[in-house]
Amino acid sequence: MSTTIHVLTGPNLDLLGTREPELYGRATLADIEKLCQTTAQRHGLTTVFRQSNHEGEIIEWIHEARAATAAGLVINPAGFTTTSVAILDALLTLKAPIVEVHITNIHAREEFRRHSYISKAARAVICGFGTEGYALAITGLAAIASVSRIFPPSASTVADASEYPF
Ligand code: CA2
Repeated sequence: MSTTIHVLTGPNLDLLGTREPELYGRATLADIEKLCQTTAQRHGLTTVFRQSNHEGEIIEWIHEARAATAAGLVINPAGFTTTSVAILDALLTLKAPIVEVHITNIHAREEFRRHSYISKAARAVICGFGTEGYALAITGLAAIASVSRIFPPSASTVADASEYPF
């Protein structure tokens, strides 16, 4: 398995820092990319960071993460959270742990933002910590990776390692 975490971020998040700062903060996408990079480095990991406004492109990148046997995947599906069975299906093909991130607390917003198709494939969901949520997701994935290096799931004792939290 590689030591790379793939960070995918969805539609309109290229506008971060330029609109609605009261909701999404002042950090730009470039700031978040740097935050992800430095957080990963602290744990001996690297990141591939990508943003797209196109569902199909995000799906291709999930396939790439699978082919590259990524150490983990962080995704803010943005507007695709509540609509995309196709992104869910792609994520379900990944063995690596997935963390779903939202900058805002989607549960404290409009009703239509509260249901996520993506959560079904996620090991963890982080929302409401602002852009810091991306760093928290990477730290969480690093913890999972280091615990499973120390205690590798054994085929004889663990029927299905994916059922265990670490
Ligand atoms: O809180 C989040 O991270 C969201 O995933 C952001 C999505 C929204 O549809 C989700 O319900 C929650 C929206 C992204 C819109 O991004 C903008 C960024 C800056 C300025 C305007 C829009």
